[in-house]
Amino acid sequence: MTKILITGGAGFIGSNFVKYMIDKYPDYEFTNLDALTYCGNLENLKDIEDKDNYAFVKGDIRDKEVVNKLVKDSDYVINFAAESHVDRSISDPEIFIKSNVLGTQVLLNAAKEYGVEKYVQISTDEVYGTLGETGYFTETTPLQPNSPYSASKASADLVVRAYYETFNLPVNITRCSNNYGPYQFPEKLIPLMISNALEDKKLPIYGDGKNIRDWLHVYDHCTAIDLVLHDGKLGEVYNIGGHNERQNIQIVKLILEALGKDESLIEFVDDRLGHDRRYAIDSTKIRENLGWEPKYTFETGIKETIQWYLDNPDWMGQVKSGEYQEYYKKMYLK
Ligand code: NAD
Ligand code: TDX
Repeated sequence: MTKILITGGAGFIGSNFVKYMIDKYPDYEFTNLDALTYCGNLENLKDIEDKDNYAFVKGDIRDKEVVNKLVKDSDYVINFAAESHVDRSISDPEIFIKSNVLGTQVLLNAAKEYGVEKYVQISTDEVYGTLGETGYFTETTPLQPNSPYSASKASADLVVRAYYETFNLPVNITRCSNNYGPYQFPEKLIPLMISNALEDKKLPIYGDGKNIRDWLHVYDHCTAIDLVLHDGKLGEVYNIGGHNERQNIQIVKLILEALGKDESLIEFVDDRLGHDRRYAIDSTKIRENLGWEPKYTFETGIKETIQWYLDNPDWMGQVKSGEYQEYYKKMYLK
C-alpha cells in the first residue's frame, strides 16, 4: 500500500489535490497534516473526510515530533504547507520565514532520517522575480525573489536542492503560476473580486492594473503534480503554467461582466510594495518530458470558477467570518 503524506492539504490547492488523488488512487493511503491557520479549512474536505484511506492530523510542519512520526510511516511527502499571501508577507514577514523555510527543513530532515521514495516541494514562479514585456521563466532562470513571501519560497527551494545534492534525498520541486478555481481564500485576486462584486463593494486594483499574471486552473496544477510525483526525474525542477497571461484589470472587468455588475465598482488604490510586473511560465519541460497538458482554457475555467462561488455562498460566508474581517479592514479600509 502506497502511503502519501500531504502537508497543507486543508488549503486551496492542497484540498483540491487531496480530493483529486483520493478519487484517482483508491488504493493509496493519504494523511493530511495541516496546522489550520486562517486559510486552512476542513470544510474544503467534507466530501472525503469519512474515506477509509484518508486521515487528517492537525499539526505544524515545524513540529519535529509530529512530523517525524508521520514521515516515518510514509512513502511520499508532498509539501503544500506555507504562508501563501504576498500582501501578508509585506505586513508581517516573520511567520513566512518560520513556516516556509524552517518548516520545509523539518520535513526534509525527517524524509532524510526515515527514507522516502520521493519528497515533492510545491513552489512558485514568484521565486524567479519579475519579467519585462517579453520572455518566460524557464527552470534555469536565476532566482531573484522580490517579496518576503517569494524570498521564503526561494529559500525553501534552495534547502530542498541542498538535501538532494548533499544527502541524495530523492526530491522534485514544482514551480507554478497563479492558480484559480474552487475553494480559494478570498484574499487572492479572483475570489476577492468575485466576493466584493457580489456585495457591490469596491474592487481595489493595485497601481495601474496592468500587472500580468499567468493563470493556471487548480485542476491542471493537480494533474501536473501527480505526473511529477510518479514520473519526475529525481533532483529536477518542473515549471507549470497555463499560457494564460492576463492583466489584472482584464480579469476584474471579465468578472464584473460575468456577474452583470458595473465597472464603476473598480477603484484604483496604492500599488503593492515591490509589485512584480509580469509573470509568464515556459512549461515546455513538463509538457515534453512528462506529457502534461492542461485541460482548461482560461475562458472555460474562469466561467466555471465564478459559477462555483455563486453556487457556494455558505462556504464564502464561513471563510469570511472571524479573522477575515480584521484583515479586510486593515488592508482596504484604511
Ligand atoms: P493556502 O494559503 O490556501 O493554504 C496553505 C495551507 O497550509 C493552509 O491549509 C494552512 O493551514 C497550511 N499551513 C500554513 N502554515 C503551516 C504550518 N506551519 N504547518 C502546517 N500547515 C500549515 O495556499 P495555497 O494557495 O493552497 O498554496 C499552497 C502551496 O502552493 C503553497 O506552498 C504556495 O506557496 C504554493 N503556490 C500557490 C500558488 C497560488 O496561486 N495559490 C501559486 C504557486 C505556488
Ligand atoms: O486586492 C488586490 N488587488 C490587486 O490588484 C489583490 C489581492 C491583488 N491585486 C493584484 C496583485 C497581483 O498583481 O492581483 C495580482 C494577483 O494577486 P494575488 O492574488 O495576491 O497573487 P500573487 O501576488 O500574484 O501571488 C499568487 O501567485 C503566486 C499566490 O498568492 C502565491 O501564493 C503564488 O505563489
